[in-house]
Amino acid sequence: MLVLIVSPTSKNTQLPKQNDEKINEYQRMSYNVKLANVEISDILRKISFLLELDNDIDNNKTNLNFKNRAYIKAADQIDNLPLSITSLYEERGINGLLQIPSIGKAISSKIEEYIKTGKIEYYEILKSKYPIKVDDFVGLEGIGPKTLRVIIDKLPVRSLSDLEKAAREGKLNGISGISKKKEERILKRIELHNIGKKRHLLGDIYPLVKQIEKYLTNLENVSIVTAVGSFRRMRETIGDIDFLVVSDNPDKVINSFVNMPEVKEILSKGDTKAFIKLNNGLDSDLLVVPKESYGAALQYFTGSKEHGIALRRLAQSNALRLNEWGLFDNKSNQKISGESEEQLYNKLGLEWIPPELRENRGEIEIAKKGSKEWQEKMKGLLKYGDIKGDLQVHSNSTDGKMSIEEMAYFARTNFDLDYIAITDHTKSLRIARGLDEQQLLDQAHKIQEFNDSIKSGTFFVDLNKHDEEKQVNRKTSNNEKKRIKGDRNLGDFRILSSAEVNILSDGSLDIPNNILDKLDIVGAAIHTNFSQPIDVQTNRLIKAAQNPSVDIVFHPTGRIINKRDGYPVDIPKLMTIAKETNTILEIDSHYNRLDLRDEYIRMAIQNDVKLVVDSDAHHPLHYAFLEFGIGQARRGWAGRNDILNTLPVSELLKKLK
Ligand code: DGT
Ligand code: CA
Ligand code: CA
Ligand code: ZN
Repeated sequence: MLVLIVSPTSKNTQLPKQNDEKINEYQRMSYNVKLANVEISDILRKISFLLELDNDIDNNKTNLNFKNRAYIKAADQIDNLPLSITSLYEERGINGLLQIPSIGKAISSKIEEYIKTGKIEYYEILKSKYPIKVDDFVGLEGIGPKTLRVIIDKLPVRSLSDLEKAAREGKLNGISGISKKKEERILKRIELHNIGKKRHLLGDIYPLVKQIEKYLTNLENVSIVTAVGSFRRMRETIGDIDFLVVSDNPDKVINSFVNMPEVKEILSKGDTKAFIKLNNGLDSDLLVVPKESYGAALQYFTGSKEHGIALRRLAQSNALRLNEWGLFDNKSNQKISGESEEQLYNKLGLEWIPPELRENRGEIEIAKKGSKEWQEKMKGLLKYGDIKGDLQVHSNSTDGKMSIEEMAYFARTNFDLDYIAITDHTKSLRIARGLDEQQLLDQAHKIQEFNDSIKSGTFFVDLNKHDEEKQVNRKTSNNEKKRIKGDRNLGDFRILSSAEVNILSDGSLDIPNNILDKLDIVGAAIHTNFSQPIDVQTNRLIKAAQNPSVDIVFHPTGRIINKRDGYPVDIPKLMTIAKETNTILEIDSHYNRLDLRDEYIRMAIQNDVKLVVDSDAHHPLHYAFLEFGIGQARRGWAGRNDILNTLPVSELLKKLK
């Protein structure tokens, strides 16, 4: 008999039921993981930067370069680490740190010092020599420490805005080695940097947006609240967040908005509009409109700007005028639409277009009113909730946080999934304690036993008991209880044996085919050697796709949004090979990957390449990521038919190689 024991040390087993709350909760958690890794890699980069800034003090140049690079390499490794460096240290001490490639004795002891004391003495000493805002300059493309050093020796430049000011005033030109051209280049770089820095990851700000939405909804005199702009379009990064509110008392709404505790600064405030800066650095726009303009304002502020401009042009060519207050007839000056967004599209001769598709990428041309092609497409468009199973799930056999049983339990009871594939890392990814051949076979055997007990009705029984106790404690409503225990057939869940097999430098896998063929489904991914040239990297992926055991290529481009571009890949070629070999490409829903990205999803579909949307969960809360992957898939115009894990498990398995 199998009994699920939710380990008393794991604090997050009690999951909230609302999707948004789930995302909130996961956010807090994964934020902590990320924070620790980023904090440490940041400080290593700063050390490297300061060492170089300090360069004329160290007379041994070669030694210095070596030292610099060592810190950068270590920081890179930590950024790419699939687990929290602090838990790695807690579990395995300094030896755990030493297992990370490129981290030797000196750096590991500095990391240890940081984890223990929150400080690195070596860094403090370096920093005290230079009274600059190091954070401003590290990672700033094109303005390295050498350039900065000559500048700060001559001018009182301490921060990036000081540098920007000096460049604008032409003060850099004239310092040795800085030509007029170079000064212009520096200014351009700073401007680009300022733009790039302003974009936030959708997943990072999602909980806050939902929180503000709720706050506004609860205000008196407010009937509708919608987060619009790029957020409504589910763009992977968000510049600022826009709220649209329907109220007959805009004054009151605006005052409540600018007085929220999250507000750092009021940037502007008018009768129907406000613009604020939030504590996390995100800017936020609010527009309050009367009910009769809601549809037009919704359309306008959802964007994209390009989509909006194309719509206005379309209106003009029909002797109409479109703005945020409504659609007007030019001749009579009468408003012909404004309250309903759907009606507004119809009056423009179009079918309603889902926000994720509003990028002026051909949607307006196809969405002609009554178009059968469009209606079919929209009927088949992937919906939030269409995903039946998750094909990338990690367990604590490697770098996941919970057991297979727990991952299965929460997938079933909280996220309504019908199947999951357990895709632990394989042996060459030593840092994640990847599984070897025997461990994979043992795990597959264990999964078989779990599936048997799911079928015989013994697997989830004890879980239910556990769940009931929780329910009582939380005074859950009857309705909710019914939802948890209700009509869901708990015997109808399947755990698939699988692996996230590591693709080696030459495209071969670290586990032989005769072992992989014993698993239900196999995913393969690149985790190392990112800096090979495009043809080498593409061949690596092609070889993996041509491997008859590989069903899915996970996170195919390896990018981390706002962090790294991923390895270079010839995408069209990959698509052709994927099609030829019947290899599935993954849409990894982790909000910092969203890999494939929207354009590539669309390209895959046009090439008839099959896709799946996975969460890449390392904790049950991460199943909430699926929301972001589905959003990305919709932005790539994906239909249910394009996404194989919308199928029941038996049908999915039939579609594999
Ligand atoms: P973001 O904030 O950079 O992630 O992107 P959006 O799309 O949220 O852009 P934002 O916040 O500047 O403006 C929100 C929407 O307002 C935008 O999607 C479309 C509309 N909008 C803003 N500026 C213009 C404009 O100059 N022309 C038109 N037609 N629409 C605009
Ligand atoms: Ca925006
Ligand atoms: Ca805005
Ligand atoms: Zn991976």
